[in-house]
Amino acid sequence: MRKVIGVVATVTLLVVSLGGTAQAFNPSGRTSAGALQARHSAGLPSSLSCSTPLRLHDGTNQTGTTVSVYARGLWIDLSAVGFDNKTSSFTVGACAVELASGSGGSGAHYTRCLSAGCVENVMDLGWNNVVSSVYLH
Ligand SMILES: [Ca+2]
Repeated sequence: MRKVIGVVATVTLLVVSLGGTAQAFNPSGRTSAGALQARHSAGLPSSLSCSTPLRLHDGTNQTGTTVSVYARGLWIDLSAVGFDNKTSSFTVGACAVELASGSGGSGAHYTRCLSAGCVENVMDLGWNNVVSSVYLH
């Protein structure tokens, strides 16, 4: 029996830096590659934004609600996008990642599938719905 939750929400988290660091949260849907490209051409340094995101999924095997994280160089608290303790699978984008059980990189750190391009369809033992913050290198 499959639970239908209507339209699968895709939440995109982008971080734009203008001197300091401000987080822009876009709940309205997927940010297109074109929009991201526009940000790049608008001068967002690639050092702050990964070319392809870390995609976190609520369901196993890359299913369910998805959060895409592009921001590099800082810990992103998933509670900010309503995704605390929800990750059940993920795909690493072009930037290596760290995943932590607590906010701000605190707590235990995930130990496998952290390099660019890795696809984790089922979380390691004890890690289902545990990740609370992520970091893109
Ligand atoms: Ca989940």
